Amino acid sequence: MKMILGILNTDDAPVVIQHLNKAGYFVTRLATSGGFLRAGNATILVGVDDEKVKPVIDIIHQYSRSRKQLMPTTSEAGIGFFPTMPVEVQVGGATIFVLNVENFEKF
Ligand code: 2BA
Repeated sequence: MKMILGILNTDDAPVVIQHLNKAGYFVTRLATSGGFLRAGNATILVGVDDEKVKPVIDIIHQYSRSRKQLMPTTSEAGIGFFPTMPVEVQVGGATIFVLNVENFEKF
């Protein structure tokens, strides 16, 4: 068994989860935020048998879009910090980790 951990854009997460549920997968959604942009994102956990890893990743891939996001920046000029031009950063579609599951039980 594997645990698929997917970090998604908050705009994509509802559609991805809807299609995963429709295909019969159980999903847990966590409200998370990126360490770099410090913007909210969504992390999903999907526990599946090994042969289901690819179908799940295919659904996540199908409904996750890559987009550009602006990141506010500051500079130091000896008299303190002041805002400078925001930097454009390419984010996502999705970042996916597949982890081995030692044990799985439901009570
Ligand atoms: P953030 O950490 O807010 O990163 C947002 C985007 O900023 C990243 O998009 C990437 O394009 C850029 N970025 C992040 N760290 C960077 C760095 N040290 N130098 C230059 N550019 C950097 P994605 O790669 O699509 O990542 C989207 C979100 O997925 C990340 O949000 C983070 O929450 C998560 N993530 C991505 N890779 C990860 C990893 N290896 N481990 C843990 N979380 C990860």
